Amino acid sequence: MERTYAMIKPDGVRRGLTAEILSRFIRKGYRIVGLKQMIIPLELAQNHYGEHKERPFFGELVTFITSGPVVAIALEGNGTIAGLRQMMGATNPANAEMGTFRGDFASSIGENVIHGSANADDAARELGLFFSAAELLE
Ligand code: FUP
Repeated sequence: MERTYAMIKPDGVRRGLTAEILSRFIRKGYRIVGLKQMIIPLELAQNHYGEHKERPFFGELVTFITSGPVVAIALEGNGTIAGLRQMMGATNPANAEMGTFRGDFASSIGENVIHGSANADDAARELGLFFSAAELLE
């Protein structure tokens, strides 16, 4: 069993994709062990995207991710870290396969519908940033 962090970004929420995305996780057989809709405070957004601090798109990234509600999701299941990344598709939707969230629902690299932890270290770090222990199911 493995846990990972997924997040429906503000464009996904605005476009009404929340139920579709949650439904795909559930149909895939993943267990949702944490779930909340929230507007990300600026400091949390900067912390979450800390690895991109020096990149030219950092400011836009933080502005976008705090521009409206996101849905924070803790997923549990077999191989959820790699499985979530597969379900998301490539970062640039132009390269994302059909059948993935980004392939099906996104057309811009800046607004690409969903975030998912890239590896086990990021999963632990991001779950800790977005959820307290009390907010996660056993
Ligand atoms: P991913 O893990 O697929 O979400 O991709 P990254 O961690 O590399 O990038 C995080 C976010 O930064 C992307 F979702 C969108 C944004 N980004 C850009 O806007 N431009 C880029 O060239 C790369 C990433």
